[in-house]
Amino acid sequence: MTIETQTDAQIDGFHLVIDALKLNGIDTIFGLPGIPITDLTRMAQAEGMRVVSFRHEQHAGNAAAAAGYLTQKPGICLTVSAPGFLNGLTALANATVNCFPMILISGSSEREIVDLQQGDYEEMDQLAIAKPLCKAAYRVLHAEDIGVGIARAIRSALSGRPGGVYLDLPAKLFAQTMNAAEGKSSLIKVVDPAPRQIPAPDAVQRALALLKGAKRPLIVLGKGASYAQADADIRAMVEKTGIPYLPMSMAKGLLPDTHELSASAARSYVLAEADVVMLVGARLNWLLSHGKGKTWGTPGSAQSRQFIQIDIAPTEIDSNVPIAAPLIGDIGSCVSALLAGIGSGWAKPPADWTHAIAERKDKNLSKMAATLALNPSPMNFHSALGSIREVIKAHPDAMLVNEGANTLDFTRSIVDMYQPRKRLDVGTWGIMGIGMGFAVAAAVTTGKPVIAIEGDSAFGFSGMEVETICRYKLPVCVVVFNNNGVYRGTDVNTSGTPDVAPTVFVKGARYDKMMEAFGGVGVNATTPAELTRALNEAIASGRPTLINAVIDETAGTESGRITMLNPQAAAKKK
Ligand SMILES: Cc1ncc(C[n+]2csc(CCOP(=O)(O)OP(=O)(O)O)c2C)c(N)n1
Ligand SMILES: [Mg+2]
Repeated sequence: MTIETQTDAQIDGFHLVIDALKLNGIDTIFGLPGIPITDLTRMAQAEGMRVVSFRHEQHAGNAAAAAGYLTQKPGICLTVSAPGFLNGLTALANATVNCFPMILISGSSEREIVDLQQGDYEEMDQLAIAKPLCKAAYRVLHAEDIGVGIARAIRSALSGRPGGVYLDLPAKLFAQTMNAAEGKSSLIKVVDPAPRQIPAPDAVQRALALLKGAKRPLIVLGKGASYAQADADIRAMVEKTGIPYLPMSMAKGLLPDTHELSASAARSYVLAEADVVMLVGARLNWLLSHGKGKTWGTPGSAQSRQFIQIDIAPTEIDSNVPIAAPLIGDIGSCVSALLAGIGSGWAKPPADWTHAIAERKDKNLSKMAATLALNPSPMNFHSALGSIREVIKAHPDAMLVNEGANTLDFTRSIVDMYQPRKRLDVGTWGIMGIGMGFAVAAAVTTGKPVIAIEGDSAFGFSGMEVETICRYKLPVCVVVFNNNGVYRGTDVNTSGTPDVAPTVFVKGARYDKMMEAFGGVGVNATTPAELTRALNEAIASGRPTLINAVIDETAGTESGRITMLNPQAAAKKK
């Protein structure tokens, strides 16, 4: 090859996108092909990226979000224009609400036609629609800007509070060509995409002083704390101070749930009684009753309770109640600054506080043990989860995905987690539909066995992705808690029309057959022993498996633990 032909070599938009992603260490795309991105998926695969093709964009988007949470790299979801873009948008918004870094990349139609609303194929002003639903949204019109566009998307997704980013790539961009050498040098390898943010020394001292004076201190760990991957320091902070802690749902396992300082089994007691609460990557949203009201003790006690809040976003502070000691920075830097101040001579919290917690824990845990030991027929949530609890104990590195109402609430309280970032669930919104997307991401990014515990309604939102799980031969075992409906299978239609009630499904459905349809293993389990056997076989074989766990249709309660959020129930309370 002569020097002239080398310098004449051209590169197109497709390859610039792929090279820009690879340059930044992104090796996986979750997506669904079609105009104008079909060739992009083929070329990305040819260039050595893992391209995981889904059956619906929402699940590709959820997979990208979960991958972002687990790896601290933005997960990529790739979709076609208008309808595919819209299908991915729920996942993008959910990722943003949960502070998971992801980038939704959608192909789009011709700008000139879209802007004049002349009726293009899949015409839609996607950038404008995405903007209010994510942290940032960008569009790239010229091949030479692809490097900048992807760099900006990565920085926006990862820096500060992580979240979702939209990147609009019009069809015309992919076929644009430019000089290959210039193209290569237009790409940006992002340096330090999530810069550490060191907390101010006086803020650290303020937090330490408050903590030191506490009589009944409590630490609340949120999923921000597990995202931070500061596991050893967080554990050291809890253990050196001896302060009891509560893990929020996805922070379970950051310290093993069996840790003596875990106050999970005395949750209502510690929330009502604590005098100083340190929030670590946990927001005072509805999941913590906004930091006020009955959950937090009798009226008036709020004045005597003070909060320390570690968060990367200064605007999170005072969102619901006054925060006495805000500590702004990344969680790793904040916790290590606190640790330095804690030193080795820290006085443990007063014994009457820790004893009172231990007493309640013991009582609640033995109550639970008694319930778990029962073996009713049909199986109920407790007996089924008693079996799963033991399987997870024996396989603490397995990933657990969880959604549903009763299925979610009971699993969260019964199944102990032992390692950080092993639990993925419905998060801040309590959204249904994350199940199979999260399960695929968990399998693809960790290579560990995945157990997805799904309400039968919850499973329905993403059930078609069992084909995806079979196609990629992923070690995913789905357990459908089949109680014939949303919350329960017992509602009746009192109107006299032949339809069943809105919360009720086909009775005795066999979800296991869905997995068999695509070559996976299907098991119908009616006892805890059958469930245990099937789970162990699934983990040992690594084969895609779906266990239809038949649960007593009368066992659940309306909306699980959040019955009171239903308008009727809320109105009655007033
Ligand atoms: C996207 C979305 N749609 C609807 C809901 C309302 N919702 C909350 S839980 C739930 C399903 C509960 O039933 P199931 O998954 O079978 O769990 P169970 O309580 O029966 O164990 C629904 C539909 C939601 N949270 N998210
Ligand atoms: Mg159900």
